[in-house]
Amino acid sequence: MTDIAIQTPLGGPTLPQERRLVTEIPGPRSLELHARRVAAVASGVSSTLPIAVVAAGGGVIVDADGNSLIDLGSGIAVVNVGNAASNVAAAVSAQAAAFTHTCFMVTPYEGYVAVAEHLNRLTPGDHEKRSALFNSGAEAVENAVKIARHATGRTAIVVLEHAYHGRTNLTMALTAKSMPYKAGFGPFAPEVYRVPMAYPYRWPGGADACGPEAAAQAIDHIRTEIGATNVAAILVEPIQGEGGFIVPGAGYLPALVEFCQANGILFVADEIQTGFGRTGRWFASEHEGIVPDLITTAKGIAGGLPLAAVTGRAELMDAVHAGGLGGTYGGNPVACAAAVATIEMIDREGLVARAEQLGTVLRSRLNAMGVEDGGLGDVRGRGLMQAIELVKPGTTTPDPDRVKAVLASCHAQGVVTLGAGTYGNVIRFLPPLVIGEDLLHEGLDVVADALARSEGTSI
Ligand code: PLZ
Repeated sequence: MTDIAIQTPLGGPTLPQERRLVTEIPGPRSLELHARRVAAVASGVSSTLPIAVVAAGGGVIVDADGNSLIDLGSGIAVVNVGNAASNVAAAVSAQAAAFTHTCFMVTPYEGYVAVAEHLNRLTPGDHEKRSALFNSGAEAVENAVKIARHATGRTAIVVLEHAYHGRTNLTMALTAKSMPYKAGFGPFAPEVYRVPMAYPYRWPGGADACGPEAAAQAIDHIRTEIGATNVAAILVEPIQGEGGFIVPGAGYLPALVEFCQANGILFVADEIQTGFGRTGRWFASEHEGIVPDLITTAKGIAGGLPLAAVTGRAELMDAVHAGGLGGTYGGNPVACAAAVATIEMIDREGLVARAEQLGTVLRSRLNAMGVEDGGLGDVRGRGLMQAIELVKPGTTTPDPDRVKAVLASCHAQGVVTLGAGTYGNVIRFLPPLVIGEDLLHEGLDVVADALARSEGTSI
């Protein structure tokens, strides 16, 4: 088998910001790689759009056939500052040339401390904080649970319907959806309890009643079936990600926070998908004035390098004995250099405000997509984390087949779009915060066209 000779153009912001189709998608070189991949890579690891990426930057991804696709996914909310952002790439190469690893637990270095200082400063609340760094979102969530249990001396963890927190054994237990995340992978970790989520579009009593009613049900469930004094933490995504970009009904999160405070329970915000400017605030908790006791972050933190963190109240974080937290690679110096450059870039370029402004553009485009047949059930989200939920015309019955058709058509037209949702009937939009407004419009034109052309395809 011969390797594909791929000429790698330079990525980053210098890449022409255009949609350019020179072959079908995927093209012949992408198909060659796909054939090698099928023979070499475990099939349990799947890909949304099997092109062979050779470069990416700003709002585009370039493949081995020379196609340039508009990126409305950011590698699942990771490259908020754009792919291969030049200052991130420079920081990475300088750090890689200086030293690549010592293990912070053996011989520490400044980058780790600088990332912790940034996180302590940027996360909600002006109380004293500490941070610990890890490699992936799931690992951060696992450690938040460890810290919460250690600090409270309690074991129960409360999570929500439609939640997503990862794929490791504990985080599978915390995640709601069976297929594909949990099916066949049990048994799962114990002492995890699920309560109702305030899902406005699907709440029987209607969107206005949703927040208070769902909070009352959740609290009742905790009091009667779990026992409030057994609960170490309630773990919440302030806007649910994989579950379908569900913004909790107004009043739901504040009610849970109040209940936590009154009962010695820690409120833990999983900001792994919502963090680092994505929703038009540094962290989505800010939209509701929530100050979590612990916050997990990952994804957007380091411009594409693997890094994650738990940040929280100093007295909780410091409750753990020395040596109780860590890992060989946690807070790797190259990833930390990328994080410092990423955070400085978000600050310098005003990307949080840009996410809010472009979010207004995105919302008006999504609202205008209202298809004649009534298949667009809901438009929701904040900033550059928004989604549409598709239903069978005139009902609230999920329409995952139509989502598949729309996504396939967008992919064929050179626009990287992602699905989501417990019922697989959500299309989510997560463009890089640096995407050009024209490019965003062009991508959304393709989506609007695909959606309109899918009219009447529902049975
Ligand atoms: N918490 C809120 O969104 C990761 C998962 C993609 P890791 N979401 C993308 C997939 O199919 O695996 C995520 C998240 C929230 C935790 C995680 C887990 O983060 O870095 O993937 O472990």
